[in-house]
Amino acid sequence: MSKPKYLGVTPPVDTSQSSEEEEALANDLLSILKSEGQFESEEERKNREVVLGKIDKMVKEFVYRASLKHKLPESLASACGGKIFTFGSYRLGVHGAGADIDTLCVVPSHVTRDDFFDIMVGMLKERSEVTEITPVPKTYVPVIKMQFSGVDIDLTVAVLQQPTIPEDLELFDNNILRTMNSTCVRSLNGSRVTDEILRLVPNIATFRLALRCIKLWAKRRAIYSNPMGFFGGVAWAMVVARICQLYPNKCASTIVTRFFHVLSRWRWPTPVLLKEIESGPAHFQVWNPRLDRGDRDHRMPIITPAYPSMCATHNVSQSTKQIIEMEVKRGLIIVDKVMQHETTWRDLFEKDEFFRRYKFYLQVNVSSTDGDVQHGLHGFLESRVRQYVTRLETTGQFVLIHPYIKSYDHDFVCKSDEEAQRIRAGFLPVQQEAPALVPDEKSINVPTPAVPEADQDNMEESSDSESKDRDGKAEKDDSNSSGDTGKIYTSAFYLGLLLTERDRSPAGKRRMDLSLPTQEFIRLVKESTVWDDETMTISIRFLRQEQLPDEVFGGMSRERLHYLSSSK
Ligand code: 3AT
Ligand code: MN
Ligand code: MN
Repeated sequence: MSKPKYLGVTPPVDTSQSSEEEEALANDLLSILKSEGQFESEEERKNREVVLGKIDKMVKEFVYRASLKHKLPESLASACGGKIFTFGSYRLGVHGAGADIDTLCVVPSHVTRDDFFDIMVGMLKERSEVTEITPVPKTYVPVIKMQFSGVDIDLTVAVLQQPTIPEDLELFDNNILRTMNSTCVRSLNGSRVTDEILRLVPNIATFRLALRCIKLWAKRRAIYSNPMGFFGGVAWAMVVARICQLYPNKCASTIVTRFFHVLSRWRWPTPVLLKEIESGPAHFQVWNPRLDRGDRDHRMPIITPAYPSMCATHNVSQSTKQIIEMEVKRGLIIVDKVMQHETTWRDLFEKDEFFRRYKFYLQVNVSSTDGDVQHGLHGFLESRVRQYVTRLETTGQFVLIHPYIKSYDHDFVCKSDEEAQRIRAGFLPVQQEAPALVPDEKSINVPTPAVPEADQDNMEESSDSESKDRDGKAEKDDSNSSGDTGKIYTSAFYLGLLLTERDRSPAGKRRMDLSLPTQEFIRLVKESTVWDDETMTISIRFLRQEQLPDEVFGGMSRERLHYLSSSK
């Protein structure tokens, strides 16, 4: 049987070329992306190449040293090789200025992951170009994070089951996964997936320009974050790649337009696939909703093309799905106008209105007394917030729980215990001019989660002082009230809330009870091995829009845009 002449799981929708007009719009898109600072400078590009060259050399030297350590004779050790591969946005060719380079080192079977975190880290530390080196050996994909000549590098490692790593080694053969341990398979996966995506798009230059546009759109609209339950870089890349397959000869402007058309009509949970899911030589589990209950729960499945295929969007929740769909609808209206020359691409990239959109917000604050610890705590919380979202969703009290992809981070030097406690509870210091956040006495040190009560009606009556008194209560963990002075590092995450119209009491007031999901979430966070009750605090506050700190408006007016309303 001859192979089909197209890329993808179905024939293309349209194989015609773009019109001249569409080509012109693709050029506009390119200029706008440039003016938005989406491309690195020539100097930066060269610097990255120099850095990668140096890392590649170091990896070969590392393999050599590790081989000698494992008692290989010098002649064999010097022939063991070693090679680097890049993946992520740099490999796809869609990285912005200042993006990291995700780099994978591939080493022969006698070299171990421990060698990597011992010998390689040691070698890197000796280099004057290397700063801020942080080995993270015990995680899903172990990584060395560092700055190399000012370039952000994520360095991972995979041990291949072969005695040498030749310079022309490729990673697409599924057989290299045979007998490999799962950590190495995961480490290889990033690189195998990016390479496969590039192999599966009909025109790489078009794909790149369209993807740059979609990435910028998704970031500006705050729907770019895998941990928070939106799509991450790989997922957006796969959707754009699929559109490229369906319109193989169109230019980037048409791909972007089709992207919004196709996505807005996509019948989820039909998966987005770039090719048929392969079964492989090893025993690794691949995405299969027929066999796996968890896979069946994926709301917007986008499946990675390299064996073992996985769902890149398993974090999407009921709420984040709705938000993505809402943004796709907005994008659709704009791209159609762009095509009609009624507006420009810039409209697509307008910043989100998250903080002007909802009447009520939850503010999740985590703090610690050590900057390095806070960095890890921040990442940990970022990966957990969606579990709070899911718990809140199950209460049935909300139409939508909207997690914001970005947190607001600070460090403070506290002069008193009292100040430290306020900051830990999420109140910015008074000198930061956050009058709406200056709490009343009662709102501090509430030992159990406060139960906010809110009035869904009378949205315009938000200055009502009576309701203000009840709002903005803080749930405070006060287990360590002494020794609070000194430096405190804080991160605040936000959830926008859209309440259901149900369960209204006769007086028209409704009671919102968030204590159960909140308690459960806090317990979950505190049960983690990451958590240290001595040095960390978590507090959750319920805020009305007008109680949000100035910083979230970032110079924009505080003026309300519009509230999303469940009644429309
Ligand atoms: P940037 O341009 O760097 O923002 P990117 O797509 O390169 O976008 P990352 O550098 O965060 O994004 O990630 C690159 C790849 O590394 C994507 C994914 O295959 C892998 N990866 C990232 N984070 C994780 C993680 N926590 N666990 C497993 N794999 C990850
Ligand atoms: Mn990256
Ligand atoms: Mn990275």
